[in-house]
Amino acid sequence: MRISPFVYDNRFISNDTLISLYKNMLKSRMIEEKMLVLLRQGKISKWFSGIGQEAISVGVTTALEDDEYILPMHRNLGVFTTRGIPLYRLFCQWQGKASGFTKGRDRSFHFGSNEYNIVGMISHLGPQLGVADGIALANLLQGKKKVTAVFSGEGGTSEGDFHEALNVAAVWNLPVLFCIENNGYGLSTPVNEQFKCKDIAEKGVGYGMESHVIEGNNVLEVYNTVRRLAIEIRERPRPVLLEFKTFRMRGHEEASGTKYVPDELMAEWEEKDPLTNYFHFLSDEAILTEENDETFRVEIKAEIDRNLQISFTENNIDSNVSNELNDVFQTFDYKEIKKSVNLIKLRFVDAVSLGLRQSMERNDNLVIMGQDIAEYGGVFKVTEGFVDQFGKERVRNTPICESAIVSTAMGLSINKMKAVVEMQFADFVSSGFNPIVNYLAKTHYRWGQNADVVIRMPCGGGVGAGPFHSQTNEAWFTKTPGLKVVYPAFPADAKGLLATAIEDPNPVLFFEHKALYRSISEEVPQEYFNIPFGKASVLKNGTDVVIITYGAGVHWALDVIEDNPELSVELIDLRTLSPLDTETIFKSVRKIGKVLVLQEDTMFGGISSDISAMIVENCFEYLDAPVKRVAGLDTPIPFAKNLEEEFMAKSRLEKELLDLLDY
Ligand SMILES: Cc1ncc(C[n+]2csc(CCOP(=O)(O)OP(=O)(O)O)c2C)c(N)n1
Repeated sequence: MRISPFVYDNRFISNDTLISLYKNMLKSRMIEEKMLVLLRQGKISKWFSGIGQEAISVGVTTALEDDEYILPMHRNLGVFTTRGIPLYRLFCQWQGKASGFTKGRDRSFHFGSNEYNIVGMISHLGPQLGVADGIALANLLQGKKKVTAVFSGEGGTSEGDFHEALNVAAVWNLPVLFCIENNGYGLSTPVNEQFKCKDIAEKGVGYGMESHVIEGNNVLEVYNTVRRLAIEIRERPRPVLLEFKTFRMRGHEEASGTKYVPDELMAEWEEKDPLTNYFHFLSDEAILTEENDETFRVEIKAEIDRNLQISFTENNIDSNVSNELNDVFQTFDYKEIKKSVNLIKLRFVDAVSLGLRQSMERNDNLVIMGQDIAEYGGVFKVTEGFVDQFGKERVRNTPICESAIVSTAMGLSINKMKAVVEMQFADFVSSGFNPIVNYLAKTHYRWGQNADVVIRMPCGGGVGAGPFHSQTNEAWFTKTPGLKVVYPAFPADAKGLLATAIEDPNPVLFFEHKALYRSISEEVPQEYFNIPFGKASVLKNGTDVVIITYGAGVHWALDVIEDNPELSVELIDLRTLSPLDTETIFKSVRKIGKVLVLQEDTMFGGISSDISAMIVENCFEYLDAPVKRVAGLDTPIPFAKNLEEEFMAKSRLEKELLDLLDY
């Protein structure tokens, strides 16, 4: 009798389940083997092999309930097949065809499907760990006793996202199983060049998290452990870190080979193949015969061939530019809620606060998250008193984990909730940049999943706060398709636009200028109302020149206009930068012929450059002078008052305006 490297404990598992674990591993293996053939024939693009790691995907998926979310990686085919996704859909996905999951817009396993409660990775690996936190948080808040399982390779655990996601899950007791497949190599990097500790499971200790090392090639150890933990976690929510020891038997992807892997290591793990060892165990136990096995293989082969045929017969994807553009955002059916007649004088900061409070009252599924926003009320006191009214479940203090919190917001959205994230200062969004521009922005286009997330961005200079508390970084986001960018200049606009931002199911970056928070007040409609995106407001009509601006720039322009009453200046406050109200811009330019585009942001690559280019392309024959951009100096923002004044576009505005009028 063959000696197995594994101890298989089947005491509490039915024969049906034992067989189904086998069949699912076999199916995964056979599909992969077929894919390697197709790859060589040029019929599919890249392939990341999970051969030798099937026990983990299959064991975890079998141990969970069908409506529990799993967030797999590039080597987890077994998750998709065990969940019962029809194979032709997977094959179409890999060929970029319409019956796949991304309309040909993303490749391999980079897709999600709420129908199957699977959320695939983005290439950046780490962000999905935080997304799992959000899905799990939504389950908790909705009173659902569900586990969420998320995968990462051991290489991915070096990313900051891993640490942030574990920390958030631990602090919030989120029911997440962090499943780390330690397969020896991250691309070509061996584990000793990836991390210093012996087991990745040790990292759980630092987060106050239970963790286990599991023999990942022993499907029953995987299944038994995950099943036991899942039962516990559903009743007593908490995260658990599981390190599955396994090995990557093929190259990182097929083209890259395995030359750097010592032969002895390959041979050692060949002996531990999860499928053959399990087969021998089942036959030794007389649960499976060679004949059964042969029958399964014939059935699976027929299923693969049948489904491949369907996918090959399907035509290549049919598309056009408007289809592509229309899928960047989820359709938002804006319904106007008119301004009430009751007015109340509010500072900018109070208008934001009241707007946010009213949105919390209207949307039970809205959660706000940010540093120090709970009892402390946020550094600008926007959320003061919110905990008393809405409770700590919905008004959540976060650790300093911008990236994981943005990802968590994404996960909340996948699980049917809404999120507002307060960046303590807009400058710190750089620490959460990746999930915003790569996850939130691209998910609807990729697989039709919206990101119902608003990121509040207290921004801007003029407050003597230096390079890291003064930036106005809207151009980082207006550049990125899939994000809406709002930048109000007045309290009433801030209140109405924030309401719309929260109603809108798409990701919105909502800029709030800190210098306006307590310096600008006006009469604001007291009750809930909204303002449509993409509608600039023409604050002044004039005939000599049009100033196009937003945010603090609007107030600088108003000051200059007041100081020069002899000038006839038209003033446009853009209010939203994406979508941009080009109609209003072009109308004024065509009427007046001289344009100054003013932004607080540094000049190069700012939105004023794009507005200028659009004007030149669309209104050239109406122009009486070159389009003038006035912007911040192309330097970081300095701290000392006189230096900062010199940096700010405000200091140059009047002169540039008068020069333009003289042209
Ligand atoms: C942020 C980021 N950096 C680098 C890469 C390139 N890359 C893709 S997969 C990979 C190795 C991942 O190793 P691991 O997490 O151990 O997973 P495995 O491929 O071994 O299953 C690398 C370096 C990436 N996709 N994303």
